[in-house]
Amino acid sequence: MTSDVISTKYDRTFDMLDADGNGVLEERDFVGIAESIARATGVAGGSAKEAMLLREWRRSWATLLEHTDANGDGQISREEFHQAMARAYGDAALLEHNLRAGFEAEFAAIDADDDGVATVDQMAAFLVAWGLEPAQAQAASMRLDQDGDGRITLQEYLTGWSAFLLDEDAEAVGSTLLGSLN
Ligand SMILES: [Ca+2]
Ligand SMILES: [Ca+2]
Ligand SMILES: [Ca+2]
Repeated sequence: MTSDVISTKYDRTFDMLDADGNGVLEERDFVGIAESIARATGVAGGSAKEAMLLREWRRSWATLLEHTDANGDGQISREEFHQAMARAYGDAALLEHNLRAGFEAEFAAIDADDDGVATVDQMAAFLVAWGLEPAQAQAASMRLDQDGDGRITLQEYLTGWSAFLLDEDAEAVGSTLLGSLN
């Protein structure tokens, strides 16, 4: 049984993944997100970084489909997404195993100059490409910068997302990553 807070987070996540807004998740949503992230972060077409980003989003799609598509129609409905996330809920190791490579590829794209940190502005541009409003993206980026030094490390990025996915407290820093849940 998952709480309303967690359930709301699953809805937010589903909406962000349903890039074309047709109410089901399909591979083309994931490819579309990867392509718009690449454009927003200035990753060059045909570069190794673009290939990695597309590969990891396709791989994330395949993993999600494998664990989530209960009726085997090749699409993920909101209901299927909720059920699968609830099954995986609390299993931080499973989430980490399934999502880490995808988050690392994203981070590599955001970190355009490969210095190992993303600026708050680079992170905000990425989140806008992923569908957040600019003000929301800016606020989320500042929250991800947990030590407030103006730069977001891979560790801060991973910690922010795992708090978002796992924290039951609606007011917790990680929970408000995609905006207020209330
Ligand atoms: Ca869709
Ligand atoms: Ca399905
Ligand atoms: Ca920081």
